[in-house]
Amino acid sequence: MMPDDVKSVPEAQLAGLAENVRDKILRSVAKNGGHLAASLGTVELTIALLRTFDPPKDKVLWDVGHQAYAWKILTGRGDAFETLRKHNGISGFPNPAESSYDAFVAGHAGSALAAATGMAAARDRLGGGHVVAVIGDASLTNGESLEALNNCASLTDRLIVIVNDNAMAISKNVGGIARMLGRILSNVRYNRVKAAAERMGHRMRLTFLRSLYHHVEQVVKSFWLKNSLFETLGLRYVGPVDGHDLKALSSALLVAKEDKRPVLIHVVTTKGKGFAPAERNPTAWHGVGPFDVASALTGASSKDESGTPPKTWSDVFGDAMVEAARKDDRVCAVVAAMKDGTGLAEFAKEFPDRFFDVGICEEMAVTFAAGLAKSGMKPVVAIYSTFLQRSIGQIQHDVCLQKLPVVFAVDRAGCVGADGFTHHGMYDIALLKPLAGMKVLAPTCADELKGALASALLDSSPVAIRYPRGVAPQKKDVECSASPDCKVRILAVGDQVGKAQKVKDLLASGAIAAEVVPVMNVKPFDFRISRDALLVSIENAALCGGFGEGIGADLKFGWPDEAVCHGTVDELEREHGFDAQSIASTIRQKLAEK
Ligand SMILES: Cc1ncc(C[n+]2csc(CCOP(=O)(O)OP(=O)(O)O)c2C)c(N)n1
Repeated sequence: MMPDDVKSVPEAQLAGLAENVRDKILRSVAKNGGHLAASLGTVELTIALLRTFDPPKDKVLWDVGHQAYAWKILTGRGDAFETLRKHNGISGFPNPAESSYDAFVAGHAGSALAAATGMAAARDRLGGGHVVAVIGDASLTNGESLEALNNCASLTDRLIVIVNDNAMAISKNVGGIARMLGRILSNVRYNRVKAAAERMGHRMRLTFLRSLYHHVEQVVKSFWLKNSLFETLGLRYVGPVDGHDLKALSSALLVAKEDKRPVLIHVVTTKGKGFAPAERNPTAWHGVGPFDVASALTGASSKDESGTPPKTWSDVFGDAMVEAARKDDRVCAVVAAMKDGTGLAEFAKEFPDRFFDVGICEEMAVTFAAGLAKSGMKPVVAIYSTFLQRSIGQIQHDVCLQKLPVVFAVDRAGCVGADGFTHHGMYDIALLKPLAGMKVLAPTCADELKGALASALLDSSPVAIRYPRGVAPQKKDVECSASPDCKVRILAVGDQVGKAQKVKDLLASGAIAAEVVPVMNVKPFDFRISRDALLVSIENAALCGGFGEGIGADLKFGWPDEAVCHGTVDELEREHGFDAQSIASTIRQKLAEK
């Protein structure tokens, strides 16, 4: 379906359209995994946007972009949607390289308002259509969003901001903005009078009558919401609007479209709408792997639950944190809206007064931790590698310059697979290594991760511990003894030890003796490298600025100087010559050239 088709659907059939879109989202996510709950909540909003605006001339930016599945389906990607998150298939996030209807790359929270303000400022000078940014209530709390809100009214005259308020981040939304939105929703008198004015407004199809309604709405609002943050910052506040009521949505969008000032529409939606398990537990259904719809609906698990599931790196980290906090009451944890993902749910339960979730505010999380450390606490900041990129300035200025003992647990370091190029954690080594006094550790197994955390908590300066997505091997299962006729020395960083061992075995089958050296201490690196064999480095990180480059390895294996797309880790490794087979054959070639 294309936007013009959406416009031509008769009103009476719109509910059916919404149902079909939800069904497609549900079936595709059940098959491939993906972000379910957020996208189920924005189906009506997407339909209303496509009926009111004319993309791609009008620009619609989705913040984070995990809620844009309906947008993809209704802008010409319905048939291809079954390839969601598959290698060479539809990306799980907006990407202009995939479709001109995706106005801007998204994946990290908080960029849409700034980008939309820039697009609107360009439009004011060069011409063009409307600019609309859709942002979740939790992403609105991000520093970059608030900086954009602070500036947008003075940088452009026309901009439409839609706040999709479902009261949730991945877990419950936190902080003062969340409370403010909640207060507006629970302002009974304002909402009663506004609803009455709205009923009148809906009936007004003629422009002059609608403008009368706007006037009434303005008076109502100036009485009850005169000090609202948005109005103070120069945006006209419209709402709250029921985000599943297509009529109400369309009339609010029309109001915004006709206005000559920046407008913010406060839309209220239910995360997981239309799929009962996700409505009941939107956190569990935020991002999911493949599942069986029927079993999910009946409450039966579709997974084989025999035996305990193997521990992920995040689980191992979470357990180690609980252990450390039991021993030392200065140990505390800081997260940026990722309690569950970073494995800290148990820690938060056992030590609520030493667990700090600051919302999607990675910069603040780091400087807050610096403050905790300066005043005697032992903070561990757990952030995914890709989101830590947001706070490199704070790590350098607020932590490293003062040599503060903050520990960084850098989760999802390396290739993350299906989430694709906005989410791969490939740059932390290159970004952290140059920072004065920063130690960078890459444990090779669960035991090393526990040891790394324990020693980092005793350190008097900053330490970053990076580990990937997925299951952690319990012990380093690697044969480290050097053979006297060793032709190849493979330095394997962190999680790459298993792969290096495979490379060694492949080389051995061709009578090439190789040695594997596991590298946990990326910085400082204290291994004396003798050059009597071909020196090879393998790291699950960007090659540019990485470990191998730093030690001048003869052959360096890692991720190339380009955006790596989505697919399974195996597929992406094969595509980039970074799987064991390809590495072994490149080494054989190099030896043959010598
Ligand atoms: C900078 C950054 N930090 C963390 C995340 C991880 N993340 C993805 S979605 C999400 C919650 C978003 O909540 P909200 O904006 O309210 O949208 P909703 O999912 O509720 O629709 C988080 C924390 C991210 N994408 N970007």
